[in-house]
Amino acid sequence: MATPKFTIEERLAKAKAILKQADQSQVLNYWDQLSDDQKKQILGQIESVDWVEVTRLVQSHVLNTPEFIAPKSIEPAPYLPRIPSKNLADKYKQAKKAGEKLLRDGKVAAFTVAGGQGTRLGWNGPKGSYPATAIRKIPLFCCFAEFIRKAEQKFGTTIPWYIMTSPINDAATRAFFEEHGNFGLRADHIMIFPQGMMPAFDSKTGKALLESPDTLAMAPNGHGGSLKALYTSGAIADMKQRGIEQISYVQVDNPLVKVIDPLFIGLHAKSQAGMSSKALPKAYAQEKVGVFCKVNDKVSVIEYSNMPDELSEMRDEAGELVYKGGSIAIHVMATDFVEKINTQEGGFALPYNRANKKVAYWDHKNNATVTPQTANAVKLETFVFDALPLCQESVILETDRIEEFSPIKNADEPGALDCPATCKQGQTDRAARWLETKNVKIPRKADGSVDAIIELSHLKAIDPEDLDDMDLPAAIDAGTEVLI
Ligand code: UD2
Repeated sequence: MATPKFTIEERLAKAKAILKQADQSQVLNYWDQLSDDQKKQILGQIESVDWVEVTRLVQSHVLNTPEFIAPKSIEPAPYLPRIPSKNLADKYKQAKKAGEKLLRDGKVAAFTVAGGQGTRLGWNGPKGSYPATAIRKIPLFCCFAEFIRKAEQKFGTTIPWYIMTSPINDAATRAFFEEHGNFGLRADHIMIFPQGMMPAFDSKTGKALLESPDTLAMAPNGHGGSLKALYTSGAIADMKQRGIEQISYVQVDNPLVKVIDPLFIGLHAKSQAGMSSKALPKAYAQEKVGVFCKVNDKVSVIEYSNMPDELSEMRDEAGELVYKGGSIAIHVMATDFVEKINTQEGGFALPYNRANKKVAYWDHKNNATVTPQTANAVKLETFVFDALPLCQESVILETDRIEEFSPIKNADEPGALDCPATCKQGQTDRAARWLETKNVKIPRKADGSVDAIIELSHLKAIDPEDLDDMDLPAAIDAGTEVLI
């Protein structure tokens, strides 16, 4: 970070030396043409990067593609079923009670990672500002805020909400919260903080790219960066001061996610787990999700692209996929675990992953920023699930698509998946499932799909049991839009 006690000349000398050692001196190619403010801008960026780490990563991940070495000892990681069998019923009951107690005692925080760039959706603004719900079109952030408000009311508690942004969308996210009165939550119960960034590198030369003469092309360092940012931002210290013991981690793109799930929190806490996960059974062998495995006896997620085909395709006698548990990035982590991995001897580092991307760069000849048509650069990211093998205990609980997974990742177009249209359907399907458990008659088409659009506000229900006290219609009319 910028250290104002040094003069620009002193900072320049230091930056030059570090960049020379990293073989990245081109970063300062335009120094003599920059204004004082521009000089400060690029020095600030240079000082935010660990160039020793960069030197190593350029060799291993940019100029070379790291080879995935399939582990010798690998087996599928078992997960707890979504609906408990008879012999698990009591365990689930006790766990839910324990989760509810943690909530009542104010020991649980909500955490949303919202630092991604959301390029696939093509939305001009933080992903959390996207109008997501089926009828009211409330933004994703509002959807989570309503969940938190309902949970606070239901458990008579306070649930502080931590939101990780990136330097690219931090100011816009803060402004969005302010503009919307923090969606009815108290400002002092919300903490917004940015994650770290990494330079993008020319894939042929390994040189850090400039987007303009005074600006390095930089990108968020992956959702794995959340584990570091939670600590360096002071969020963990803030949590400890508030007595928070468990952090409920969700991604910004999934309006169906249970921001707070007492059963999951309780199962995790009662097992004294460091970090736990929800798993979604894969719909088919080659589905593009990370897979829960046990590697050398530790729960791990292996990215689909690294899974050997024979394992992805392997089936048991009943014809079921053996490696079935897909990772959908829903976790609970103990505050102590996050603190421990940040303070342990030798420091905390997750492995980096390479992604080939199109990155706009400064074209010296034409004096302009150029957006390439094909991938020209390497971005480096860490993944949050790579922290799983660092914990002693880790619980995996099954969920299903209807209940909890309908993300908005892509723009609407014919045949698109994980887009606003499929999400609208997903919200309707879950509302219908919950209402049917309370004997509300749901109109269905011949193929079984719901013949209506239903939005069930989180302010009313975050679990089917919340519908018990409500005045529900006896039936939903076919072809209607219904907001409950
Ligand atoms: C991720 C998972 C995938 C599956 C899926 C579920 C990886 C590599 N893939 O895919 O296995 O679980 O999610 O939805 O994890 N984010 C940040 N900072 C970053 C990068 C991402 O905060 O630097 C956030 C982003 O705002 C979003 C979430 O992480 O909330 C997921 O990011 P993504 O859209 O890049 O993940 P995706 O869909 O490739």
